Amino acid sequence: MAAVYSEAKAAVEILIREGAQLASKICVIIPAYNASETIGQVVRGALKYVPLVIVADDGSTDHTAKFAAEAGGEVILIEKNRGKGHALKMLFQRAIDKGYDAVISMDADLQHDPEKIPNFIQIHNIHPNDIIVGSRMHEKEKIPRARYNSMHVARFYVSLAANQFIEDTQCGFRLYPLSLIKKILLTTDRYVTETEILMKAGDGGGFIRSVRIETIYGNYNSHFRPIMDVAAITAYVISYLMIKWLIEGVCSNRPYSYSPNNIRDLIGRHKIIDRLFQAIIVPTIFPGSVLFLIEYIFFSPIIKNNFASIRRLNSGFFKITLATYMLPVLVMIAIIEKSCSAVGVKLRFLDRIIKMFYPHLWKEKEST
Ligand SMILES: Nc1nc2c(ncn2[C@@H]2O[C@H](COP(=O)(O)OP(=O)(O)OP(=O)(O)O)[C@@H](O)[C@H]2O)c(=O)[nH]1
Ligand SMILES: [Mg+2]
Repeated sequence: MAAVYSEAKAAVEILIREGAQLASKICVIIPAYNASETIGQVVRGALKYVPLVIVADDGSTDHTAKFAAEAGGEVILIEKNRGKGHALKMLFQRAIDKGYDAVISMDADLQHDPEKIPNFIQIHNIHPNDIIVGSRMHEKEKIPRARYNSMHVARFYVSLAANQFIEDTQCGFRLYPLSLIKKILLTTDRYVTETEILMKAGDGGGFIRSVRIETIYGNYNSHFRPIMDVAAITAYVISYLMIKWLIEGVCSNRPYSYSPNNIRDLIGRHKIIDRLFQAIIVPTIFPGSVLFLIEYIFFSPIIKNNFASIRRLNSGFFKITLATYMLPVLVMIAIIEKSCSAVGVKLRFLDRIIKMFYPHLWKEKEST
């Protein structure tokens, strides 16, 4: 199987190098912020496989734009820093305006190897309507422990929202069909947008595939704020799930709840109302998940196949309620472990608890 795959990959690489017409017009998009040390190399690497690389320079104070242009990239200049999500939205629009069918998004800091682009294109040629996401979860030991743990918990909830198991929900190396992007209203910004896309695409009936990529953690400049950005992603995911389960709980056979006119997007259109909504709804997840559990068990004779997306899993609502109640426990254990390690005592409860309470709820899907 592996041999067949590498032969197919080599064939696609030759086709691309020879400039053969592929089924879709694909370009690479790169949201970049103060990445002058690495951007040139990423752009040059990507241009080996696609005819166009668009870089959004997001108010950088270094030479990101200059080096991107010198390497052959087309540059969108954003005057003031507005974050990765905003840059991605501008990049999608530019690619749509230029008539592209799909884009491959890459980070600017060399954490994504351009040599993997053919793998994405090869899968896209077989599944042109699906999002393809790079996965690093098979290389646990290469990922900083705290980051791996938060990725593991995030994928439990994001997968529930997206109605399918997604191996790595936080990787920015992805292929997006633009026909699918056009159907989604993006209301978030910074690092939340990539999670928003997966949830809405999956919850709108789209399919998300995974492709294994190399895990690269070097000495690069990270702009990710572990507390603020994780909190923003968590608040959005919870607020999304609460609305999804509110709808599914009272509807028969309704596993997909996303449409740009649904209540979550109506709230999301207004920034201040959305922030207020998230602040109010996040604490309600505790009583809310118990109420959903009761609704799941007792309303099913009246509302046939309510919570349709959850009934397809080998879980029921109980595992989800339990996982939710474990969230504050996780935070406490993380604080205890950190305090102990400061005085030289190494504890390792957290990894096991996360594995136990945030399991794979889907068995059938594996990455390529
Ligand atoms: N346009 C824009 N892009 C950004 C911004 N912050 C980050 N990026 C892009 O997003 C990519 C990922 O950001 P990082 O800060 O490296 O975050 P990460 O890769 O998730 O986290 P690490 O694993 O810690 O590096 C960067 O390489 C940039 O391409 C921003 O404010 N504006
Ligand atoms: Mg990075």
